[in-house]
Amino acid sequence: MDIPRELIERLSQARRVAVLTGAGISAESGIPTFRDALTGLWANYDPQELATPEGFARNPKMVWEWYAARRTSIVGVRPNPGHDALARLERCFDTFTLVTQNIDSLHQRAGSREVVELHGNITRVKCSLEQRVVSDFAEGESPPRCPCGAYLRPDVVWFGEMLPADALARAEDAAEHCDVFLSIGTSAQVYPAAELPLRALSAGATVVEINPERTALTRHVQFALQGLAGEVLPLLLDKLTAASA
Ligand code: BV8
Repeated sequence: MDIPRELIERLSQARRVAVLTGAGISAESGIPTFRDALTGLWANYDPQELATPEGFARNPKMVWEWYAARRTSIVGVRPNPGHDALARLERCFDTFTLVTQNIDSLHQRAGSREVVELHGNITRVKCSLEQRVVSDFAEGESPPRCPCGAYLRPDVVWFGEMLPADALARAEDAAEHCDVFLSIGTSAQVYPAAELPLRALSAGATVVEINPERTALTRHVQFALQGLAGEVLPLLLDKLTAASA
């Protein structure tokens, strides 16, 4: 994989960079991407069935246990060179806004300081009635209950639910005011996140995609780097550092 010289030049002149990451950047850490996250008991269920308020209302125990299993599966997982490179790239620009669809905290654990979580975080739990985050709860019943009596649920955004307004506003603002937008490890199918690179394009930004496969976004971008995030991002960082040396 080679990084086009023109892209390195564009990045060297950029002052504001925005990034959108998806499940693909955590794949090399061993976290299955969203659509193949359905292993074992859940192999026969559509994630868009389970990751919904209706799915939780229909079968709170199964949905709670699916998330509990996913939470357990990320306990020993480590950020990979893709996460690490993004944490270092953050320091190369005046403003660098990292927006993620992921709920695994790996960007924060890699040292990224400003992470906009569009879809919440699997390590947090909230009351399904009061919507407030609850830190300590007694395991035992599945799902456990809030002191108010309602079920607790993962603090993630399900299909059909609104995204956190402040996170979405920050992400849209970054997309509309950046010089370069990087779309990394996302199939660009889930909205409104998938709209962000298109907003950047209409605002005149250079849009770059990093993904081993083509996606719905590929035909719109100026640079499509077909490779793994854990390999392409460290290479991009090295070339950018060399160019500004
Ligand atoms: C909303 C948290 C308002 C939970 C998630 C029709 C048109 C437009 C919108 C809609 C529509 N019909 C319905 C909607 C709305 C819906 C939607 O977009 N549906 C899609 C499927 C069409 N969106 C919503 O409901 C959103 N809310 O719109 O509110 C509203 C309200 C009511 C009614 C309508 C609208 C909420 C969406 C958030 C859902 N929650 N996650 C959980 O995780 O359990 S989404 C979840 O799936 C992820 O967070 C992520 O966003 C998405 C998966 O996408 P990716 O991250 O891209 O992962 P994926 O596996 O798809 O792809 C991985 C990519 O990585 C691949 O391309 C692969 O090639 C690449 N890759 C693999 N390895 C690597 C790699 N890349 C680089 N390096 C590697 N090593």
